[in-house]
Amino acid sequence: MTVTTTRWSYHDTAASYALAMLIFLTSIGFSSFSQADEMLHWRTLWVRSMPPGATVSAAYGELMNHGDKTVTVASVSSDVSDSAEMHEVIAEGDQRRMAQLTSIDIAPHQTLVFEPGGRHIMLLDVAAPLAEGGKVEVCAVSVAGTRACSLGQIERQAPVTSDPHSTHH
Ligand SMILES: [Cu+2]
Repeated sequence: MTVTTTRWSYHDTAASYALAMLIFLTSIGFSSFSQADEMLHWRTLWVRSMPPGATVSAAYGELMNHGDKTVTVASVSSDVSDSAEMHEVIAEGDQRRMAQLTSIDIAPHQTLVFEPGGRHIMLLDVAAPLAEGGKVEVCAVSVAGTRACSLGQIERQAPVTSDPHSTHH
């Protein structure tokens, strides 16, 4: 049995969660629970720095489903505020507005992209402005309870990568 979490962001919170999940799975006899089958990980992650006085920021990145089943992402969280939401940007005429997404499906072996101008993770009620150079932990949690967490660098602009987002649809 494997309890899935991102290997390179494995830390105390994830470890205690994994232990709790192991105890839970043991208690229900490993039956009818798909959490152990889900393989989610963050391929990239970064968080927008904030100007003084701001209370909201956004996280962007690529969340991969390495498994053979569709994974439904049901919530997101971060370690810099108590409130995080998945948003998409909707064009209405020449206006653009944000709408909250309550869940997002990721098909097997597909990547969910959060990027500036499009779907993003909104961090609300951030107490202290995020300064460039720091890091923020962001977690995505599936309906089945899989938790994928990673540390995102705080950047002013999208970091340049060798695999541009323009290849994604
Ligand atoms: Cu938003």
